Amino acid sequence: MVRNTSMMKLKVFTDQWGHLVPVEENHTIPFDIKRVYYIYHVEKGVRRGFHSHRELQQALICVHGEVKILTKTPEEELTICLNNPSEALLIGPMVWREMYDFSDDAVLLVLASEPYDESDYIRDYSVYEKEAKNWLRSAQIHDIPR
Ligand code: T46
Repeated sequence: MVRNTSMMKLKVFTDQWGHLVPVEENHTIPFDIKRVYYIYHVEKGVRRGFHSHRELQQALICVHGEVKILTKTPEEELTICLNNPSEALLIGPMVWREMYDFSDDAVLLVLASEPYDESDYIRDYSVYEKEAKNWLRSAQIHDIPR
């Protein structure tokens, strides 16, 4: 995994009536959940994201269908295919992400540690690269828990 990212297995309660996955802040997910949003009906060929966050932590869960997530720092990159509603991809600060190859039926649920704040986004890759190199050199203490 790329620095400041990790995959989490979520506990599934299964019985004859189906499956249930509970998600609780500071328990299942290692931060306060201050915002929830979801992305769906993304057309073929569309690529979203193209940014990093300075502070935000997020958990991405593909609750239906499939989507690829490119995670990238100046040092490494990894593409993860999310297609299991009982798995969460945690992405901490200073990780570049792009989301693509959404299946027609994909629903990507995102749990976020902060309210929406455009000033937390770095949308220019060259600005990101410069800030991230400095940040990665000095900021182990900000790594998300594993
Ligand atoms: C991320 C990836 C995984 C809001 O007004 N409030 C919100 O909470 C969000 C997330 C977005 N918006 C507005 C801002 C834009 O006008 O919705 C529009 C689309 O947002 P954006 O282009 O940033 O969407 P993505 O799919 O590129 O990125 C989103 C999140 O913004 C981002 O934090 O990590 O999903």
